[in-house]
Amino acid sequence: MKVGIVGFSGSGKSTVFHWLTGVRPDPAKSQTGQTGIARIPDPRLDWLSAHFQPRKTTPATLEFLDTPGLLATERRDNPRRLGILREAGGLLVVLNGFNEPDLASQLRRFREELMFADLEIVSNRISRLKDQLRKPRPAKQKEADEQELALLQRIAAAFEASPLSLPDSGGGKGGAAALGLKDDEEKAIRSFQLLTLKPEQVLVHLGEDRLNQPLPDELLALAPDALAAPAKLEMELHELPEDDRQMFMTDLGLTGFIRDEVLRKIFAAMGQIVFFTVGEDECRAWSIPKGADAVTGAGQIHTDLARGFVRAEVVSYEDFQRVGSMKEAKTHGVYRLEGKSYIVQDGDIMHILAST
Ligand SMILES: Nc1nc2c(ncn2[C@@H]2O[C@H](COP(=O)(O)OP(=O)(O)O)[C@@H](O)[C@H]2O)c(=O)[nH]1
Ligand SMILES: [Mg+2]
Repeated sequence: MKVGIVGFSGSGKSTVFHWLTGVRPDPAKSQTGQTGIARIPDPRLDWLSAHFQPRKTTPATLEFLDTPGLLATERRDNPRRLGILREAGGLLVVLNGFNEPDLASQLRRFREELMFADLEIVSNRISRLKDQLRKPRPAKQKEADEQELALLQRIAAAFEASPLSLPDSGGGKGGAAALGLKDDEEKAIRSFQLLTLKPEQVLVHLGEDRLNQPLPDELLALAPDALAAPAKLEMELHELPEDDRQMFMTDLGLTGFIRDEVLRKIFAAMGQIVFFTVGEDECRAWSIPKGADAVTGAGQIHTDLARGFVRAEVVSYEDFQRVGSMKEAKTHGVYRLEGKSYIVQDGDIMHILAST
């Protein structure tokens, strides 16, 4: 899954990108966007790997896209600047917590830009539909257009009412997300790739002076699950020799690095879970959307496995860890055979049986 790193220019996005992926930001790509892969650390995969001693261990990943960011002053260019994010599956919103005091207002301004960009897309489509409806066309097509028009007008009205100020607009997220669209409605507008409908994680990039301070309530009212991390400081500490590092961390009141935990939280916020495949060849964590079925999981491994899917052998990680082997799992009754429509659970160890 691709996660777009967004926020205003200078909020520390490229620093966060470097911190999460280990990929050094390339100035030549700063205007077009740069991608890098982050491996999602998982203690469960570590345990499985120690257990099976496979030749290869492969964690789940997220692909991050560092973007140029928005301009606080020349706002007219922002919808174009946001265009690069349309294909992203989710957004990591980076707020400047090192030299801007008002985090809540930063987030509010950022969300306004997102809504503005979405509104532009929705409004354009509304005009086009209205034009189309004036022309003589088959009744069936007219009906479909009218339905789409009504839905888009509802969305446009929601944007214009600026639901950011309403207390019950999905944690303040606002935009199209605040409407609580039904599944078929969401499907109908999926091709517009509205930014306000994408899963979002807010990350405050902390400066040294804000360490160990709680996030302000006003920000948490807008983004209850906001995370805070001293991304730049962590990278700098990481480069120090062990002894110095310990001393500095103690001085700063830091107990450890939080990058791994932040990655796991972003992963979950993007609506992803993992299932494992295990063996002497490879132990691997696979990423799939929460709520996906076993065939979708099989398809992640190989399209042939989805096509020829017969059954999935499933043991939960916790059960496996407790009993210690597939054989024991069978005798303890925690081994299951599941069909195509089985909803994969986070931490399932799966073996797909397929006919080829
Ligand atoms: N003081 C301070 N400066 C930072 C911190 N993180 C980033 N910066 C600086 O802020 C500027 C913008 O950072 P950058 O990551 O390029 O932001 P971007 O424009 O959002 O990609 C750079 O000069 C960074 O060195 C921080 O934690 N503390
Ligand atoms: Mg940058």
